[in-house]
Amino acid sequence: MKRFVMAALLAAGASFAQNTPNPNAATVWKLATGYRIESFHGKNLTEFAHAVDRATNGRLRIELYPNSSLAKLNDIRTAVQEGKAQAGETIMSSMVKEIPIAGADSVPFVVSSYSDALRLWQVQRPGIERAMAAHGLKVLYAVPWPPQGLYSKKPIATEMDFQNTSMRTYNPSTVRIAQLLGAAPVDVPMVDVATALAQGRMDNMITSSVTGSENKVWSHIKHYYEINAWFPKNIVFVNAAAFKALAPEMQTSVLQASEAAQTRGWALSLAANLDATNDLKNNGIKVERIPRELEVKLKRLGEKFSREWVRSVGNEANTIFVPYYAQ
Ligand code: PCA
Repeated sequence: MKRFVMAALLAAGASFAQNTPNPNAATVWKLATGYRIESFHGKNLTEFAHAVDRATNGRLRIELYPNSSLAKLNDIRTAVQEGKAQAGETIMSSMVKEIPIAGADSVPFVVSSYSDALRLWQVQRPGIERAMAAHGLKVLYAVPWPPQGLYSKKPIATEMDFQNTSMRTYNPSTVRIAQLLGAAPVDVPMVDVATALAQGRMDNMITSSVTGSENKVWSHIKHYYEINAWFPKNIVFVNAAAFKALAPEMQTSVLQASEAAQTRGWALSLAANLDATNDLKNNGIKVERIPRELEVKLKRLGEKFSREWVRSVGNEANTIFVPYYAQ
């Protein structure tokens, strides 16, 4: 009899354990990114996930899905919105269709240093937060890529040198810039740059020292012009409902880890730029300035782009550029 009661009690205990959520069980967030984990953005994400794990005593685990393995770079925002992933990292300017002000950091020649880039982010962030909240998303942090320079197989002396070339693009802004330069835009995701070069699908591109170095572009490209055109940012965000479902102290841990990741990420970006520029030089790429006359032309083209951008975004563009230029 005694044994029967014990067995019944154990069975009841087992079913109780199955039906009641264990308050100590870990919550798992899948974080989708379109970029490599070995890159500085990826290292920063890894450190962010560790910091969250430590701060929550393992109660929130963030699993990273790099290289567009869970969702393609341009689909990551939607994937997080729809709950396919709880969190994501994408390049902010990939969201311009739904969130026009996300394109502010790809307007050429507005920002020319990391400190300008940070000022731009400070004035851009409230609007981005509002717009992302309207899509059920919460912003965690943003980190810039190093300044965007011009890579070319052939030396570039005048704007005529872009005619009949294929320019690799990675977002709507770079497509428009290629068009304004008279080049044919070719969309190539960052992880495919080496292949596209080997296949002869592109002659030039505007991107960072880091992206050129990581893709070892020197077997095909010999010229890199530091035109410092813009500082595009990656943004890391989470599904707002998933965030709200966390206990308040875990929410605080995530926000603190995000702030630390943002600070660390900006420093990593700066350091990665120096290392990557040296790497380009050491592998035989000529790192130089473009001729003065062409620089003036490019700046003028940047102004044209900027006017188009302000017109397409409307009044919200002023909420960013007016305070940015006033400081
Ligand atoms: N690298 C990414 C985005 C900006 C950058 O520097 C790319 O080229 O796709």
